[in-house]
Order: sequence, then structure tokens, then C-alpha cells
Amino acid sequence: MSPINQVIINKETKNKPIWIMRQAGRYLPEFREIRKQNTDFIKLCLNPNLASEITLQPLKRFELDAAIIFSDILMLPYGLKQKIEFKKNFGPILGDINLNEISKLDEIDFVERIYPVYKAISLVRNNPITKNKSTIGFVGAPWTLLVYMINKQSPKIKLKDDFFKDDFLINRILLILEKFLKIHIKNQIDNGAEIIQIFDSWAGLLDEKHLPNYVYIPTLSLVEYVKSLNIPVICFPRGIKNYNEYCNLVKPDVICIDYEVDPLKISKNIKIPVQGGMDPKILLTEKENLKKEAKRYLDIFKDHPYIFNLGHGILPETDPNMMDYLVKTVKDY
Ligand code: 1CP
Repeated sequence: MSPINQVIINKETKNKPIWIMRQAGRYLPEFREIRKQNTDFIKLCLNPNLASEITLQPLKRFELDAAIIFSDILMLPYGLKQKIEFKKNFGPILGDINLNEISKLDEIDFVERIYPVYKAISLVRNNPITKNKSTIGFVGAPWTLLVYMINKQSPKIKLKDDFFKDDFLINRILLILEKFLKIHIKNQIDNGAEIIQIFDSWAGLLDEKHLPNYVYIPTLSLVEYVKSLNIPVICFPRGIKNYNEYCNLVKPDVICIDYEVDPLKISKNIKIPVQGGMDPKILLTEKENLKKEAKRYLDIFKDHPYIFNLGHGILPETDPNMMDYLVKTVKDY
């Protein structure tokens, strides 16, 4: 069993395995090289050879315990035929939603549009580099995908005032997302994903009173589905205030915490395995400081099943040497 699965399944506390959100990406010169020649981000995600090569790039450099597949949570709206492009220095731009067209879409159409993602997963899983490491598949949570689909661009800090105005549209999309997210999860698992992480990057935008409807209930349905396939599920509800309530209601196997929560409070109150937490900006400071902060998390979670990770994705301006230093610090602990 891989070290990460030992933490999740056996609740082992001796080893502190490590992987990093966005470990394959813009801070690596070898990624930027491939990206320069592939200006269409979606097409790059749909190229199994390149997507698997990019996935493995960080594993060739650093002693990481998992490969997270190079893809994007927005491949799901792409699979649902919503137009999407990634504009340089701006982020994703999505087209209008055509509810009639989306409602008519069946499983075969959807899978046909994104099957190269599954091919990339199977290439990664079958590569000897990932032996004894976990291959992680992922999806966006229904709420976060709804935000992009309705808002049609990154909400950055807040939702548009009229976000909730079309109740019918919102509830239809949530149901459609739930159906296709399950299909997407099942195909990733069938092609070699051994863990699923659910990214709810915009959970923190919601008022508390909206959490049950938009976050807890739709995410619980996915968590139960992944568990029914005998695969562990990690949830990352970025920006929420009450991690206790989230864990009690949504019941993930692992909770991934963001950098704004107090890790000490988490270690005292949360009984399930924990992942992540450290602020990615620490990697932009000095080695000594990086070591100190990493050790702070490792000390706090010394007797807790813990997977080292950051509290959000690694920043593009990070020096790969700092990433190397971080991985070594965790491995030497
Ligand atoms: O080169 C480029 O310009 C593309 C940058 C890039 C990369 C490397 C994007 C665009 N997505 C990715 C890969 C990606 N995205 C992975 C790959 C595996 C990994 O190494 O971790 C994963 C897991 C994601 C997930 C993702 N995409 C999230 C959830 C995590 C998070 O950061 O909160 C979100 C919100 C997205 C949307 C997205 N993809 C890319 C951009 C610029 C955005 C918008 C972010 C925003 O709204 O601010």
C-alpha cells in the first residue's frame, strides 16, 4: 500500500507523506516549455501523452508520494459543451449556458469529449515512476463548478449580486453536475485513479445559511458515491469557517485545510486524517523560515494521520529549489 493510502486507511501516524496541490504547473520551467508550444490549455489537457508527461514532471524532480493528474476542474463544463477558453493573465472565460443542450447530453457524448483525460490517467498509473505512489484523480465540487458556469469567469472575491436570481437554472445545473461528476469520477477510477480529491475552491463565498443546499448536500452525495466504489475521498472546502460541521455532515475520508485555519484547533477537534495547511507564500521566503513553518505543521500533527500539502496551490513564482527543500525537510522529519 502506498504511504498516503496507509495514512488514510490504516490511520498511520509515523510517516508524513507529501504531495503538493498544483505540483505540476507553471513554477516548473519544463512545464512552461511545453505550455509555450501549446497555447490552447484545453487541448493540452486533452493530449494524453503531454498531460501524462506533465503529471510526471514533478515526480522526476522531487520525492513526492502522489501524482495528481494534469487536467482541470473546468474540463467538466467543457464536457457539457459549455464554451471555455483560458485567457493569458486573466483566467477562464466561459460561454453562455444552453440548458436545453446540456439537458439533452448523454453519458456517451460527455465521455467522448473528455476521454483523453482518462487515457492520461492510465498512462500515469502504468508508468513505473508511480509505483508505490498514489495516483490522484479529482473533480470540482458542484458548488465551485456552478460558480464558474453561472459567473462565466473567476469570481475572485465575491459573487455578482444577481447570482442566485434564476432558481430554476441553478437547481437544474446542480442536478446535472451531480450526474456527470459521478460519471467523471467513475471513469477516472476505472482508469487508475486510487484517490479522489474534491476541490471546493469557492465554498468560502457562501453565507452559512446557504452551505447545506449548495455545499453539504451535493458534496455528501459525491462522497458517498466515491466511498461506494471503495476509493478514499479527500475534500478541500477552501475558505469555510466551520471545519467541524463540514466533516460531521459531509464525512470525507480526509479533510484538506486551507492556510487561513488554525492547524492547532484542527488537530484538537478533527478526528479524521488531515491534509495540507501551510501557506504557499512561505515558499517565496527564506529556506530557514520554510523549514520552521513546515516543522510547525509536522509537530502539530505529529500524532495525527497527516498528509503534508499546502493550504492552496503552489504559486507560479515559486523557485523549484524551495520546493525541493520543502520535500526534503518533510522527508527528513
Ligand atoms: O498554464 C496555464 O496558464 C494554466 C494554469 C493552470 C494549471 C497548471 C490551470 C488554469 N489549471 C491548471 C492545472 C490544474 N488545475 C490542476 C492540475 C493538477 C495539479 O498539479 O494540482 C488542478 C488540480 C486544477 C484544479 C483547479 N482549476 C481548481 C481547484 C484548485 C484551486 O486552485 O482552487 C480551480 C479553481 C481551477 C480553475 C482554473 N484553472 C486554471 C485557472 C487559471 C483557473 C482559475 C482560478 C481562479 O478562478 O482564480
